[in-house]
Amino acid sequence: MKEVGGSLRSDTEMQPTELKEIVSEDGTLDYDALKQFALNLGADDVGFVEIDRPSIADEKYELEKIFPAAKSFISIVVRMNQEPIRSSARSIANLEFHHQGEEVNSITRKLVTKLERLGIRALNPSMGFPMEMQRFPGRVWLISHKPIAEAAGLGKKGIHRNVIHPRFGNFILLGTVAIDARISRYDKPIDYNPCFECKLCVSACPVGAIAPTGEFDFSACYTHNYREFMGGLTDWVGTIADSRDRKEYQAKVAPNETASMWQSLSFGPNYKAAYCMSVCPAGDDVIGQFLSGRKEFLDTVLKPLQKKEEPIYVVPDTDAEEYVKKRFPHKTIRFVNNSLIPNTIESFISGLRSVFQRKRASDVDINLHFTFTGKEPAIAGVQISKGKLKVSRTHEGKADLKVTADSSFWIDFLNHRCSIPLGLITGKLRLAGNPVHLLKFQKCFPV
Ligand code: B12
Ligand code: SF4
Repeated sequence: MKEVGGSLRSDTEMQPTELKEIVSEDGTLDYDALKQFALNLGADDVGFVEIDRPSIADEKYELEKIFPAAKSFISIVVRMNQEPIRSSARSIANLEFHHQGEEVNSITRKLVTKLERLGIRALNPSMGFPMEMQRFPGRVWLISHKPIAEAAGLGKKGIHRNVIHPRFGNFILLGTVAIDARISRYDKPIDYNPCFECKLCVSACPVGAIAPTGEFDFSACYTHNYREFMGGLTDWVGTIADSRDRKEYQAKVAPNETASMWQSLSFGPNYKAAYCMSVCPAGDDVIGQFLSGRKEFLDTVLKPLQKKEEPIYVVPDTDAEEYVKKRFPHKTIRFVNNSLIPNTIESFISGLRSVFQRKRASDVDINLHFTFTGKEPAIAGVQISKGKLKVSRTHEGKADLKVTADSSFWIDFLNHRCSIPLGLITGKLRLAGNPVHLLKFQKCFPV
């Protein structure tokens, strides 16, 4: 059996590792025994990272808020079945996602249970949900599993931003356990990227979220793929509230969309796409089918997803709307509201890159200095040039427009509860420079 980023589960039955073998006298956990133990619980690959590794500094920062005793991460990979994920029948793919997602949570939970029996404090943030929804629409997840898995030598992010395991490809889900003990050895990242830049993920994505250069349109993916998750559901509830009667509601939401929402609420939220993952041929165990016949691979794996007639959820006047019209005219555009509207100045600043419209910004060249006053004082600089965005926590260079706003007013404005003229009249908004630059700014971010 081949070794990749650590030991892999053997195909043959293994003897359960004795728990006592894991902890040495000085309290350090034995690398091999712990790894074997996690594999025996059902993980398909396992890696370890020390909490102080610079590449995961963001994760250390987040984790220390809830578990300051943490010293190491255990990162696990669980394989998914390829054929169901590739199916154009979304119910089949979602069954696989949900089943293996639960498997990840079950394995990390069992790890925590066993480690606790050894007197080791351990914590298992969820594979996906539940997340910290009071932070919505900010970073609702506690731990980013991807950078930890990369640091633990379990794979690298491909162009589509999913982690590709050298052997299992991107058909994996990730889990993490944080522990308050050191491990006798830690894993290193693999020294190559299994992504060979075939860009099939770029062609498959129905909303153009993946750029051939690797940029990712978070809001396009989130709006469509997550239509029946937190943001889409919030928007749907708004549609119900805004409708005068059944007739008006049904003019906006088709019966099959309501039924689909029921299914997500009852059986777990259903993803609308994940086509980037379906078509990815990378990984030793996956690539054979692609290499043995590229045309057949495209005909049987990529094209059914491209040809599928289905509703595609987009925010009006976004790159995604343009993309669907041009590339997938046989799919039905369904307009929905942006569900990533910030509710704090912090989420406005940190979320800008997630909603940035790269193509709409291709002819925009501006430097804006924001100063927020009142409840949430802050400053931010936003520079847009040739489709690229730079957000800073300082005012850099010469501003084309200085925007000084009361923080509560600005949040109300973003949420369509008040207007620019009202802000100017009441003095809650002051502009120094050409106001046209504010319109250019708005063009680059969906509202
Ligand atoms: C948020 C999230 C999403 C978001 C953003 C995806 C993304 N690229 O980050 C959305 C809703 C779009 C999404 C979609 C999907 N996801 Co997801 N998702 C997550 C989650 C909760 C966190 C991801 C993360 O750490 N992002 C931050 C950094 C590390 O990722 P990045 O790509 O380098 O960063 C980009 C964006 O995230 C964004 N960003 C970074 N920080 C922040 C902060 C905020 C507040 C915002 C709004 C945005 C943002 O900007 C970056 C540049 O574009 C993890 C679970 C977890 N707790 O880790 C699963 C996870 C990444 N998702 C997963 C899966 C399977 C999917 C889907 C295939 C879902 C599906 N079944 O349809 C798609 C694939 C989309 C894609 N090509 O990336 C798996 C990936 C497994 C793998 N092989 O790598 C994970 C790891 C879940 C798991 N436990 O296995 N997901
Ligand atoms: S589909 Fe091709 S380009 Fe996209 S991540 Fe996989 S190997 Fe890389």
